[in-house]
Amino acid sequence: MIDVYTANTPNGIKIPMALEEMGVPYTLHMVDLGMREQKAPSFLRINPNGRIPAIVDRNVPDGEQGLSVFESGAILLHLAERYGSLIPQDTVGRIRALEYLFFQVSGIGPMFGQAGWFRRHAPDVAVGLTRYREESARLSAVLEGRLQTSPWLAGSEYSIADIANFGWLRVAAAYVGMDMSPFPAVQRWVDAIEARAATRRALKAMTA
Ligand SMILES: N[C@@H](CCC(=O)N[C@@H](CS)C(=O)NCC(=O)O)C(=O)O
Repeated sequence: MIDVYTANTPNGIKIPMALEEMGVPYTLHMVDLGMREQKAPSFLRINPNGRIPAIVDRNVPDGEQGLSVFESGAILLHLAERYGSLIPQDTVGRIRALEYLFFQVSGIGPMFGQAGWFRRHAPDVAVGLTRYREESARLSAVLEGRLQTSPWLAGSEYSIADIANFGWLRVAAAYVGMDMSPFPAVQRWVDAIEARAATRRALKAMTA
């Protein structure tokens, strides 16, 4: 069994989405970010960075508790390797999956996150909002280029790279205020992922 500590956010939905695709059983623990449960000492023992998502994989021995993992990219990679799916086995496909996974955790996540933060909390600070929104659009254009020529980010297979990027692109218009019209291939890809049965199950579980 895997314990998943998460919330209904772009980073938080990644892990239930992956586990639903894999058919691996898990228990959801919804963390109330507004109540700052992610900063509680009991949670910091699982993720010293005090953020969601995090997991405890009780199928992997590590002391008495099982293996705790934080950082969504590390969790997705652990699950793909341990449970043998959502990452291509061939060298080219695997490296493409890793590229777009790292691209998300180092680029899309931080830039979209900051753009959304400035939009919500400091919309008058034009230099901040403009900087992060433009960078978000630039990164989206990279995804657009890839998805114009490939059905999925890793190539022909749906993978952890798609799952990692999906949550942020899904909320780009609503959260970041981004104009999605220059990114039709990204929009088609978002719609295709949203229509997957595993995605629908994960999103339903998160809001139940
Ligand atoms: N790089 C981290 C980012 C995690 C992250 O920023 N999580 C947000 C929710 S999407 C969070 O926990 N925010 C609450 C906080 O910072 O206290 C990952 O990919 O796991």
